[in-house]
Amino acid sequence: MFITFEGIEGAGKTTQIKLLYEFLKSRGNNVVITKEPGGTELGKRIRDLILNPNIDDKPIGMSEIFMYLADRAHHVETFIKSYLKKNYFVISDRYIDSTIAYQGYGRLFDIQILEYLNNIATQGLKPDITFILDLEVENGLNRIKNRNLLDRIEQESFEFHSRIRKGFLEISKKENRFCVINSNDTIENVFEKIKNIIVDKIKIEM
Ligand code: Z5A
Repeated sequence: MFITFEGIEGAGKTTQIKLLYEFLKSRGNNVVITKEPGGTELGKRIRDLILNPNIDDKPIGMSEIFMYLADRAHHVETFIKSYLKKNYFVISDRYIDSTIAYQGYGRLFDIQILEYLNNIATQGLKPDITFILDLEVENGLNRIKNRNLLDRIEQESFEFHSRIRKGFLEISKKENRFCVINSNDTIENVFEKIKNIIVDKIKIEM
């Protein structure tokens, strides 16, 4: 089972992924957590190249796309597929839908071309379930404002982040795998909703 979490900055993905990991583990499942960009050793280097705000020669939009795709191609082939073959639950913090939301809705690259490139990078591998954690942009940015060093994308404008939120909500209507969760709630309440959907979808013994 391949589960992905998506959403704007500060949506609570990392927090909820840890809770889901503990929940699935406590029921005796094999589970692994990963993320994009940076789920592999090579990916960690790519992540630094994309997000480090202190690099003088910052990637242009097109370079950024191909770096996310390179990270993803390597991640799918060397990590995700091998754990899925071993019957693990693979939980990824971001995947294909981030490219559509950030590079498509955010940076205004052609969405059909991005979908095509995503398909090549992943060899068509789609998640079984994708949680989109949704909340107002103000609230998300407020949650992360005390971080010492905001990365290059976190430093983007309010309008940029608003387009991304809208993008995720539009994407969510396109396929049945999406579950939009209102994450403007307590950590416990958000997790309760996620847990109920997982239990229902995959019929875990409670
Ligand atoms: N990106 C892209 O452009 N294209 C792509 O194809 C891909 C990615 C794959 C990755 O950065 C960046 O790359 C990302 C998109 C872009 N943009 N940026 N920046 P990342 O993975 O480092 O950043 P992130 O995914 O946005 O992580 P985040 O900012 O840490 O958000 P989060 O994981 O969703 O939230 P969190 O760490 O769980 O929580 C944030 C804070 O809120 C923390 O203090 C929590 O304790 C708190 N929190 C969490 N839940 C709650 C609730 N319910 N109430 C109150 N407070 C809460």
